[in-house]
Amino acid sequence: MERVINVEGMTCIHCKMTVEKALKNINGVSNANVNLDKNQVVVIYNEAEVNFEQMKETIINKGYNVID
Ligand SMILES: [Cu+2]
Repeated sequence: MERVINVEGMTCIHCKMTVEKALKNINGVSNANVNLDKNQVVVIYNEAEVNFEQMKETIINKGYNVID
């Protein structure tokens, strides 16, 4: 499944890598790609293994704000 998550606070390549790495480390997430211009991260995941709340929590724990 693919989902676009709107994230606030990602400003540079470091933010991009931090968020992508954190999401990819979750079991069930196969890919995560941040678009800094759009303030979005596109996540490819298996909904049987991981849900949106877990991904949201992971992003927030890294210091960013999840809009939806
Ligand atoms: Cu940054």
